[in-house]
Amino acid sequence: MKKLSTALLLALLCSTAFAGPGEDRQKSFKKVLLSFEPIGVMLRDGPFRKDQFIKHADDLKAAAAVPFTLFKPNSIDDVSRAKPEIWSQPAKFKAEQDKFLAAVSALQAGARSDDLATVRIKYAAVTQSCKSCHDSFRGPKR
Ligand code: ASC
Repeated sequence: MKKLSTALLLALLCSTAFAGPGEDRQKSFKKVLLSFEPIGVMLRDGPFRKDQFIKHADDLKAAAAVPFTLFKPNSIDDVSRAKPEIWSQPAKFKAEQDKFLAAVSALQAGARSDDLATVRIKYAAVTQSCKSCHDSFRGPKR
């Protein structure tokens, strides 16, 4: 009985420590949203709090590149919405990634100095790059 529960505990620990690639990527993209969503809420509903905006933009910049390190070949599993085109059109996928990271950098770079109209334009560029990549490379909900 003790052996069995030890084995069960070990299995449980392994299954949480080594989630599948799809789940790892989804968690990583959710971390990006933890800073991106409050920026959107602030710009849509106000008030614009510059100190908070700077913090979120810095956090966004720190998180934004991480998910793209997790698209290993043959890593579509039963939770993943990644399309095979990610790997069959690598240059196009890389271009989407570069566009997103450049837009995030521009938003963060201007966080301390841009006026609100410029911030809105730069935020819209990030949103647009999310959509553009999803249109080509993210499959339907499953
Ligand atoms: C978000 C979010 C996305 C993008 C996308 C932009 O806030 O969760 O996936 O923006 O909706 O079109």
